[in-house]
Amino acid sequence: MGMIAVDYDGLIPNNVGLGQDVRVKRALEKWHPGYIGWWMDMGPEGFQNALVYLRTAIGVDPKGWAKFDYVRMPEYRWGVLLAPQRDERKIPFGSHKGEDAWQEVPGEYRAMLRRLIVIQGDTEPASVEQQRHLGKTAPSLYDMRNLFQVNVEEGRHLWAMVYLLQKYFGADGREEAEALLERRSGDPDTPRMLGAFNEKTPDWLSFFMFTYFTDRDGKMQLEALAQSGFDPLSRTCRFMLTEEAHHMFVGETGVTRVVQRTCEAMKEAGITDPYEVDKIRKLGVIDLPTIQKKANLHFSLTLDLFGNEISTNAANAFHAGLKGRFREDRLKDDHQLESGSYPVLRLIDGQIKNDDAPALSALNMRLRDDYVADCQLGVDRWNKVIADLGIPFEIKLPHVAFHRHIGEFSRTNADVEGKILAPAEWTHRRTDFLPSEADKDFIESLMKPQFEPGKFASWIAPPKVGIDNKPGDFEYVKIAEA
Ligand code: BYC
Repeated sequence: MGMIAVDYDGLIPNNVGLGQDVRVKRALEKWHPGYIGWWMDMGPEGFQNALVYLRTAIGVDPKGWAKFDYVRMPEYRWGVLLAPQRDERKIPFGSHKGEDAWQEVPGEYRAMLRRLIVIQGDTEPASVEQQRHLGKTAPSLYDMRNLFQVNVEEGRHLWAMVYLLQKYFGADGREEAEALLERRSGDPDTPRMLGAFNEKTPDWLSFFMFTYFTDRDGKMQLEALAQSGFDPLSRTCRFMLTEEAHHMFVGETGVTRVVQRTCEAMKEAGITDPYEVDKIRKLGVIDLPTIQKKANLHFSLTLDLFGNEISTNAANAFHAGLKGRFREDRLKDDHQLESGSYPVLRLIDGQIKNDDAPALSALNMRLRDDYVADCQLGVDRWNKVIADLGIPFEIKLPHVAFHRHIGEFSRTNADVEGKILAPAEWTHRRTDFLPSEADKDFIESLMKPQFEPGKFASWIAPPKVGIDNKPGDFEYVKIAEA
């Protein structure tokens, strides 16, 4: 497969032949000022004029699609990029399995498809809104660049979903596209659609945890949508996944560097007990038990994004051929799931137990299980850093029943081991598991900006290599230009 070039001549870079598609081109050009208005209001605060060393897509070939250069964020070339069409692609699962993939919206599934696209679209601007204050406390220019890269690409992911709405859903698609610019993360009157996207991202440890855990939900959901029988959605998601990989890299390496710096500082100070929290905090680093609490928070909030364990919506979307399983194409079964079961963790008579459910109804649970396994891989790598530095501590993913607001376990209070607690005990022990106000204040006290090229805040180690192989003291963001 050769490089599929992107047309950069018009206002909206694209590889979908927008030049010949006057109706959609006009609709997107009409939407564009509202998007820029939203970006100026809700995008990275205080850095809109800074020159940021960003990658921009110049093709959709997985190898070598990016070009790096200094860009002012409002001038970033947000565009519409789809992975190449695969010849004679068939619907890979569900009741239409084996039929030609749809190039137009199948009428009978229009509402379901629109809902999936709108939910996906809604998360993208939400994350930019959640992260808009973080630039001011960046621990280095390297980290600041990564934040802004993630932000502009989430903006592009919004463009990706808006293109589908404008091209394939007529007047109601246009209305949905407008509404995506109107909702606001955390706004009591016009909140974003899913819970985790209305939470705050108040500090950089939260940002790294968010990009590790929540962007990984993005990966799972995009993988499931990339299997879709609606080919334009599949192609859009396939390209989005190549961008998403960097976001998770930012999260995984971000937490690694925090953990590494903590353990190094402990070693230098001769502290081996990770629970000597006061002493460790005096070193200007974040103690491991607090890092664990942040992981507990972000993991549990993200699990809610998988919806109910037993879901008719998920069954219908699969049956219709719209949303598959994680890497459906690599699974070996009939891809229809009309029979068969899947074990689902449920709350039965006050106990957490496995219960077999029809495989079709249990698809959210299955995707969540795949997600948990994927999360564990990076946690193992964090633990290796801790072990290599000789500190007796292991970061653990909490039980899936812990701190839940959606699904089976939202009706109960479980601790991180999955033990059901009485309400009073939960209230009493809550800050053993989740960051307390004092923990939050401590982390906030460390969030001092470090904007000198090559320097890093006290609580985070430098990265192993620079972005685009740049040297350690590279000026990733030219703030003076702002
Ligand atoms: N909050 O049948 P159920 C990303 C609602 S992240 C609020 O279990 P379903 C990114 C649900 O809408 C990936 N409401 O739901 C990451 C339904 O309401 P209605 C985003 C919730 O549909 C970082 C009702 O409860 N993409 O890309 O099986 C940075 C019954 O629920 C929640 C997607 O999620 C919740 N957490 O599963 C930037 C893919 N959960 O419609 C970006 C598209 C459930 O009956 N979405 N409800 O009134 C989906 O596939 C599914 O809609 C969900 C929910 C997985 C979200």
